[in-house]
Amino acid sequence: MSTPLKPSAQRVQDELLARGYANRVVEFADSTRTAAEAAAAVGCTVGQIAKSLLFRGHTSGQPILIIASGANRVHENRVASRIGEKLVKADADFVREVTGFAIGGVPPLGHARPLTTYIDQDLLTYDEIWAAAGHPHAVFRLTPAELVAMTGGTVLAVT
Ligand code: 5CA
Repeated sequence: MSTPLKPSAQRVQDELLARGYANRVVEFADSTRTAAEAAAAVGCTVGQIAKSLLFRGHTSGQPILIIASGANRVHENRVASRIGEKLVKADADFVREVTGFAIGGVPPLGHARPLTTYIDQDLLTYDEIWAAAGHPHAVFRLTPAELVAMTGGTVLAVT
């Protein structure tokens, strides 16, 4: 039998199941807190890690989730002009408040409230990718098409 998931990772597994997705949350003994650590634990390239970056819209004040390839540094000014609003980086408290999860484990779905979401187009070049699953040692494998479906996100260039 496999060990039970940490409660915050189990919440992501429950959300996946409730929404009809068969993806399985996996917990590693090693940290998956950063994209590099997650790639090392999983045995994939860092580009295949879907990292969740939270911002606040400068005028709207609304949370904006950008899910980027671990290989990319998000160019905030270019993204801002593409989405029509300046971006302010979220702090740890804002991340916890709007997602319900701590930095290093923020999953693409199952948030405390619905989040406007954008997806890095480079993630769509991979057959499979990995995303955080609620805890800094938990991830799950998914396809880029599943990521788009789960989040209802808009695909765009982030670099
Ligand atoms: N579990 C891994 C791989 S899926 C993960 O969650 N990586 S991540 O990149 O999506 O999450 C870490 C991100 O949180 C960093 O890229 C960074 O943008 C952000 N972050 C880290 N520290 C802080 C901080 N103190 N305040 C706000 N954001 C932070």
